[in-house]
This record gives sequence, structure tokens and C-alpha cells, in this order.
Amino acid sequence: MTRRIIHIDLDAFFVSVEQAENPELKGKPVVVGGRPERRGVVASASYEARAFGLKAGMPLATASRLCPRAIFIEGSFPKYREASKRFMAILADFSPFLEPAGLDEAYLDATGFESIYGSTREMALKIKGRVKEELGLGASAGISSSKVVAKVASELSKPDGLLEVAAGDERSFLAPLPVAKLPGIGKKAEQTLTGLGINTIGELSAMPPDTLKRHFGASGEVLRRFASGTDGREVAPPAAARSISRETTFGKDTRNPTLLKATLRYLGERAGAELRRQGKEARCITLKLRYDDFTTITRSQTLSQATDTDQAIFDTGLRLLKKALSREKKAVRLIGIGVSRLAEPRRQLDMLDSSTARQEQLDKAIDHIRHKYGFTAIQTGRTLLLKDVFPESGDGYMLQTPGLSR
Ligand code: DCP
Ligand code: CA
Repeated sequence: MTRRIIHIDLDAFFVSVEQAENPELKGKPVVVGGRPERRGVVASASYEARAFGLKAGMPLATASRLCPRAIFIEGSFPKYREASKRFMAILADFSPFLEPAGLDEAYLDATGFESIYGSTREMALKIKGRVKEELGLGASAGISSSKVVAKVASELSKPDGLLEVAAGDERSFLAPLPVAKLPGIGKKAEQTLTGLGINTIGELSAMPPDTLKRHFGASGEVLRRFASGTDGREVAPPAAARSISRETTFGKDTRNPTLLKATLRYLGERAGAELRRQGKEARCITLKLRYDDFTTITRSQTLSQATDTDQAIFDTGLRLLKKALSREKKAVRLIGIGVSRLAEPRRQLDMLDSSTARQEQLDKAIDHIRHKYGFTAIQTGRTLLLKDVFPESGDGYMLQTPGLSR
């Protein structure tokens, strides 16, 4: 029996959340990403704004030039995360075989659900209806026998669309589409293919496997299978994250060590909070810096013992930062910190030395307060000065870009 998979993706997600909250924004060119005079890029553009050529990733200044009457909104990540949670909760009501693939998209395995909803199409329509009714958001859905074809179909049906590809039609559905529509084909692969005279997915599916292997290595075979509409990947909950990181771009490049340290402390606390929320500990701490000339460095340190305390994350990050600042005098554009080599805690409580135990208790108490009253409800002395640098939302500082402000 062929599978029935639904791929569902919210239309202009960040913008739609803003429009649902403020109906005056509906039907207008709206951009989430920040004020056009600020640095940064478009995170999400309404379809009205896209008519002017605006799209995600475009510098805000360019966007405002192309469409001067567009409405620019800073955006608020906690709000989008909340909407995402509610979206996923609706989907989970329809099928337990649910695989989130980002904040605003997911795959559902709907095989065998026809008897409940009449048809997969009916099921997808019901999902769209509930998302509209309960969240005020538009969604597009693709239905097919595999994940890759379902995703292409939902994308093609946007906005507010629904497109079903019948079993057996997968290959002919994909064949006329440009190769860039195939998931897995980025800008570079597209150029390579164009260079080889391959423009459509159909042409790609007919390429000799050897040629594909020469240009794309092992992924060549995957591309060829995807292009012929063959994709056996199961709908499965995603594996646990292998690392957690937080980063931000400064409004103005900086050499101020106090500001750099305070921001590092704040980002480290955000990463630490997520680490503890997942009940994990980390063995490796990584610092990331991007300088004013866009050169980017990362420096990592492996710890002798896994940790989940803010203090240990910060201490290690600070050591790496001091070393980097002593070596390089360029101004810093972006700073980030990450924790990796994650593992479940294995130690016995009584084996902890008492200072670590105190740290862990402190973090636990702070997490609790933050969960109840927002991230900046309680702050370490070091991060307080960020008040003058970053605007605050209900749940922490608003960093650039909103997508990374968690
Ligand atoms: N996003 C971002 N920066 C990007 C791309 C996306 O911050 N370069 C965020 C904002 C988007 C959300 O992720 O609203 C979802 O990304 P999508 O690619 O699904 O884009 P949209 O939902 O905005 O539009 P579409 O209707 O094309 O799905
Ligand atoms: Ca989307």
C-alpha cells in the first residue's frame, strides 16, 4: 500500500503572526526583520511585499528601496515560538506520526487515516481549517507518497494551497519543474547543473549515475532518486539536537570588552537554559566571532567533565574570548557561544563537589523564576548593562536577528 504523507507549511509565517495580531496589517506589504535603517535582513515578507521582489535574506535597506511603502516590523521570537508550539499541537491532534521540520513546517504520515477523515485531502483541509480558525494563520499542504514530493507540492501550492499528487504520478509531476524546486538543490548545485545543461527535474532524473556521482559524490544518487520521485524516508520525530548555540549581531561593530563579555554571558545563559531544559550536559564549549570584515572564527574547548552550569559555560567562553581578543584587534560584528558533545548526566549527586552543586542549585532556581516571569526577570550583574544596548521583549533581550534571539 502506498503511503500518504502530508507536508504542511505556514505561509509567510512571521508576518502572518503579526497580521493575526494586528488585522490592519492584512493585505499589505509587510516585512519582519527589523527597521530598514538598521542592519539585518528580511526574515519574512508578506505575499504583497513579494510582488515587489522582496524575499527572505534580502538586506532591509534593499527591501525598503524596492518597496518604500512596505511596513517594517522588528519581530519577536518568543511570539513565533509560541505560535509554532500551538501549530504543532494542532497537527499532533491529527496524527501521532508527526515530524516537525522547522518552526513552521512538518510532515505527517497520514497513511490509513482515510477511513477517519474520508480522504487524505479532507484531512489536510481540516488541518488547514483549524490552523486558520485557532491561530489565524494560512497554511499550504502537499500530499504524496513520499516526503520529498509532498514538500515540493506544498511549496508549489502556496499561498493557502492544497496540492495532492496521486500515487503513480510522482515522476511526471516533478519532471517539468526547474531543478531548484527540488529539496537538496541549493544555489551551488543549481549552477553546476545549469553548467551541465540540466534545467528540469526530469532531466536530472535521467542523468547517468556516474556523472552525478562525479559532481555530487554520494548525494548524487539521492538527488537522482528524489528527482524520480523516489524517497523512502520515514516520517519520524527528529533526533535530539547535537548542539545548542546562541548568537547575535551588534547594531554597531564593537571592541568594547565589557559589552562583549556581557553579551557572551547573556548568550551563554540562554544556551545553558536550553541545555538544562533538555536535561543534558555538555563537554565542549565553542566561541564564535565575526569581525567587521566578515572573517569568522570559532574556538572550542573540551572540558574534562561535562557541565550544565551557566558559570562553567561562561568561564570557558570567557577564556576563549580573552585569547581571541588578545590576538585580533578588529572590531566584532557578531558574537556567539555554543555547547556540544551533549550527553545525559551520569554523575551521582553525592560525587559532586560542593561548589558545582551550589551552581547547579542556583541555575535551577533561576530557570524556575525565568520560566515564570521571563528571561530578564533575573539577571547576573554582568548582563544588566545590556539594557542600554538591546531592546527588551517580554521574554528577554531582542537580538538581531529575531530568529536567533531565543
Ligand atoms: N526565516 C528567517 N530567515 C530566513 C528564512 C526564514 O528568519 N532567511 C524565518 C521567517 C519565516 C520562517 O522562518 O517566516 C519560515 O520560513 P519559510 O522559509 O517557511 O518562509 P515563510 O513562512 O515566511 O514564507 P513561505 O510562505 O514561503 O513559507
Ligand atoms: Ca513557511
